[in-house]
Amino acid sequence: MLTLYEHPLSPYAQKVKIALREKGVEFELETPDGMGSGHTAGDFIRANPRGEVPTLIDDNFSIFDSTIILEYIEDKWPTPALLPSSAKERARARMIEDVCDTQYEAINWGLGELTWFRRGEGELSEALRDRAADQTEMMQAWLTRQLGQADWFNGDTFGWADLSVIPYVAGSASFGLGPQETSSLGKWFQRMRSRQTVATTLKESAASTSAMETVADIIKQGLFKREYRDHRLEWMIRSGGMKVVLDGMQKDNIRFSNDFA
Ligand SMILES: N[C@@H](CCC(=O)N[C@@H](CS)C(=O)NCC(=O)O)C(=O)O
Repeated sequence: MLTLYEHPLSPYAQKVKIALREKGVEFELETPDGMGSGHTAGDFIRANPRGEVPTLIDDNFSIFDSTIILEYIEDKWPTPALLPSSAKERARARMIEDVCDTQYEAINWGLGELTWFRRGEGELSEALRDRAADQTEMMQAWLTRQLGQADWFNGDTFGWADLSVIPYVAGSASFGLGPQETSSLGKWFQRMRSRQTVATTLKESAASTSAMETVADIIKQGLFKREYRDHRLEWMIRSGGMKVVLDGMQKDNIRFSNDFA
């Protein structure tokens, strides 16, 4: 049996769900107790000492990190192939994935911190939002250049690169920063949304957004410790949110990555 620990809003988990659905592989979904609070425990933390989703369990074998999970899925269920066949196209798909998982993800994560967790209210929040909007525009312009005249980021057909971009473009759209409908990226977005595996995954994400309306209060009660690490922490600092980081440390409602116990 295949179990995927996930959260519907996690873009990394969305990549994995789309891949499994494209391959027609059956899996069970589980959201770890205390997800995002910094207090996950039990089987989940034993499977992934980072305490992050997605984590895939295949018959007692656990795999973490969405890219490594995608590689495992492609190795174990090679058909239909999600990576293109030529070495250059494969490298290009992986570069697009890496940019989206790091630089693009950080922008949406930052918008989530401002919108859902109400960090840096007032002028600081406005300045960070403006910065995020500019960065989104630049990122989408870069993606548009990668797409060129093609229908798919992966080449002739849908694949790895497309499922790696969609969580982030959909994330931007949820903050009112989606691509223009008539642009090539906007048309790709529409093609992607009409694909069953993508539509199902985005529907699950949209259904869990309403739960985010209460999280700011939970933060205030000190029950949630958000993970600030890698590109996310860097985004907050370089975009002008050092105060948010310091406030979070002082109020003890942010955390950095786990020690490996
Ligand atoms: N590099 C990892 C990143 C995974 C990750 O950051 N997941 C987030 C959710 S989007 C998480 O589980 N964070 C733990 C937390 O919020 O406590 C991957 O590609 O899977």
